[in-house]
Amino acid sequence: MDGIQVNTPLDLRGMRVFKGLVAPTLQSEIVEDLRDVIRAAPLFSPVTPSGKPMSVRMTSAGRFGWVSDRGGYRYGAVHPSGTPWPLIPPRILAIWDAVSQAARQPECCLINFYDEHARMGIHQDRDERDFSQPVVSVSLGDDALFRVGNTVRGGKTESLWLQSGDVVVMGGDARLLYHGIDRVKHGSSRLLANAGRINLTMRVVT
Ligand code: MD3
Ligand code: FE
Repeated sequence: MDGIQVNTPLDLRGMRVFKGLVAPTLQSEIVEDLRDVIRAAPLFSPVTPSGKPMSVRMTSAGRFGWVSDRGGYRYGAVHPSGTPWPLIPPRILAIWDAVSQAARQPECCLINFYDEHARMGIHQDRDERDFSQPVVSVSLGDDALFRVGNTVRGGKTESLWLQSGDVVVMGGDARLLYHGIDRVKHGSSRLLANAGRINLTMRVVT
């Protein structure tokens, strides 16, 4: 596929890290696709079930989107405004097809937006039904310090800077690793006019 370069990945605790998989031109095209998604399903600021605001803003594309509010964390068929989520743009699906080795197609593309102060605490992704299906992450914009731990809380962690165009595949035993984003290096990329970072995660939900 044009703009997708599948090189030998780095192995980080079973996660496969494809540095620079998405070429700059394709990154810009995907940002344009995301403008349409965000027009239909605006970014919102989730709160945790305990009512704490999350620093990341988010929205989704696909049959399901991930929402968090006083009612809990869950996948739902509609944006908080009540409208269905937009389709996952084909250029994003092409990345899943290039690296996931999965038989199924993603049912959710979660879109996280990080400004210079946003972070994501260490957590597991376990709201999906089928952990045999991988999660594929695409980083766009500013560099971010990603941290990965173990399949149980605590223990040693390892960190890695994720840059625009990097793709990470969490499959097999890596699917339930604890992970988070410690910080974003503001203005380190020119991809987004007003800086910041976008992370896409594609998931099979059902
Ligand atoms: C490892 N996002 O949306 S992507 C998330 O950069 C999330 O926005 C981070 O964690 C971000 O849930 C990290 C890399 C990632 C995503 C999902 C994983 C790593 C993962 C699921 C299992 C193991
Ligand atoms: Fe996660």
